[in-house]
Amino acid sequence: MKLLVFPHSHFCEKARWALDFKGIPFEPVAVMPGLHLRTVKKLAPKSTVPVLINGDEVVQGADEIIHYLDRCHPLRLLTPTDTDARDACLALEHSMDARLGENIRCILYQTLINYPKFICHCFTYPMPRLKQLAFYLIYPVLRRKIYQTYVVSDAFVDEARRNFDLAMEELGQRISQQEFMVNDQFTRADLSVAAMLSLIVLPPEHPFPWGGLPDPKAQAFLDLYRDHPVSEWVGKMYRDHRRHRPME
Ligand SMILES: N[C@@H](CCC(=O)N[C@@H](CS)C(=O)NCC(=O)O)C(=O)O
Repeated sequence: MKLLVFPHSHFCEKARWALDFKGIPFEPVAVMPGLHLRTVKKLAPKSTVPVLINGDEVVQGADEIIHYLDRCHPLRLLTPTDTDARDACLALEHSMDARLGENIRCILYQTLINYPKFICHCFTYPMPRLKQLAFYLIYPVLRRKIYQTYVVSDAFVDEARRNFDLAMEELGQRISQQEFMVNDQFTRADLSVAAMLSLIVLPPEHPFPWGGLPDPKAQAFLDLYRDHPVSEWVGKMYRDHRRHRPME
């Protein structure tokens, strides 16, 4: 199997983790942002990664990839078989993909796009040097696109911060009473929430070599949540359930 990714993306980490969790060998293929529009749209309806390619089969979206893997590799199921638990998992996953995943992306990109070297590392690790150089050429256009798509405006970022904080509070209450998000075992709900939050916790088991954030404002956002019970829970999910696999 091949997995098309942006190496640093939390949605891609979600799909990678599901594959690793099941012990399925795969080749992560980093796609160049901008050029990915053509590569990905040739294969799937939207332009987003992750995209899983298994022979003739193409699956787009981390959530769909987990459904697909559970169907084809039912060992270590991530989706509960019980209907109520399944519905609860999918509802939480769907909600937190947006409330955590999309908001974090908006908040962090607001300032990190001012650091081309870091953004280049995020998108092009581990591509050859020539592709990394090409990245710098397209960066001014890419930077504008990232701002328009994900950051939008300062007011949008403020709203993202409020929504993110509310989601963290809700999750904090949930895990104060139980070990896992839904029922009493590790499911796709735990994997999804932990993968979305991996961008603020930066757990050592995460396969991407972050090397620290270059921007004080982005770092201050991470620091706000460093000792949050949900961040500690994310660290535990990574320690207990993420099989480490280097990305190269
Ligand atoms: N709901 C999708 C979201 C994936 C997503 O937003 N991917 C971003 C990277 S984090 C992307 O590919 N953006 C490029 C684009 O939209 O063309 C999933 O779960 O996979």
